[in-house]
Amino acid sequence: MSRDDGGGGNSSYGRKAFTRSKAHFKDRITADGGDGWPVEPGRYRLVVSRACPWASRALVSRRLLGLQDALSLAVADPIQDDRSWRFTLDPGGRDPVLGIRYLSEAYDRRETDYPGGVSVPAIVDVPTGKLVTNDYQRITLDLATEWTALHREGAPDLYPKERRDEIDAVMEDVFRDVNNGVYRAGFATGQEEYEAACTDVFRRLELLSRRLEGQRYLVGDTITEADIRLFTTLVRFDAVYHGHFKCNRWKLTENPVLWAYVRDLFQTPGFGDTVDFDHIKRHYYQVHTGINPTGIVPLGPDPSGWLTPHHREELGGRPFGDGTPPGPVRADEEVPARGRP
Ligand SMILES: N[C@@H](CCC(=O)N[C@@H](CS)C(=O)NCC(=O)O)C(=O)O
Repeated sequence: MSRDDGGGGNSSYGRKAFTRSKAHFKDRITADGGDGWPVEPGRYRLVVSRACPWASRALVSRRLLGLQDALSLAVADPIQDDRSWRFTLDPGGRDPVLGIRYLSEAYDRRETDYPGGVSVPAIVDVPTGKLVTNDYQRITLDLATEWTALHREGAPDLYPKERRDEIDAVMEDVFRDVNNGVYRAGFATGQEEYEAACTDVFRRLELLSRRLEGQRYLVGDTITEADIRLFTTLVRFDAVYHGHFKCNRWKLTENPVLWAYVRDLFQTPGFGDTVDFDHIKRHYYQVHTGINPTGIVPLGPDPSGWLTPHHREELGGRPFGDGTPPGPVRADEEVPARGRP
């Protein structure tokens, strides 16, 4: 039942270096509907795995922006089978809105004989059941900038115009060395390749740690898209990247700045309440049988530290800018107790 394709439907690893290919379906859902997909409340369904760092970006954005009622959510089983992501967590093994058992069915409706892999995050058009986009780099930017008419009152500006150059530059470094760096280390098939990737991960983390020593967030004094993208990797760091992906020069809990930074975000409404450590650990340790042949899921690390005081508020910062925090999680979207610290 295990799959072992490197954690990216369109990605590959093997004898050559791990490569992450570009998303295949790049249509955008926009305010003016330029690609044929206008922003409309209730029309689309976001399909995620809570295990997946790329999909988790969208989970956080959707919560911060208050899009839960406008953009519904399907959560896939963290363990894929040979047909990839499946809705076995839902009654009858079917997504209750799309009526499908596998995400691949939405891909097939969009394009028959699609040669690439099936990946999350994905946004599906509910009336036709067709996949619209699996472009994980674009999805959250569009939620922030194109879905504004449906944002909640008090929603933050996650991609402020005046700071986009800086946000983009930070995100590029974070993507290359951290978000994707841990995958390059984890799926390396040669010593040199692994060492180079692992070195990049920790070199960048040291730089980020220095940057975050005196400022609460990565860019400016508010939470931006850059923080969301760093968060989704850091929150998985000790649980899976340190052991499973061998990024083990140090644990996040051993870096006082980054550990406080990520706890601060974790405790901010919209971040930690989307995280399911049970899904994260089971997915990585059970699915990647090439690097963990027994499929044994470790018991640790102890997650209780996530809720301890971080003192980052002493640095100032205005988490939501002129806005406000999101309200509580919808009852039907709460992470089960076994996945929470
Ligand atoms: N679509 C992107 C990024 C999204 C991605 O890698 N998602 C993973 C989960 S973390 C996925 O769905 N992989 C497909 C699979 O494991 O079947 C890519 O292929 O690089």
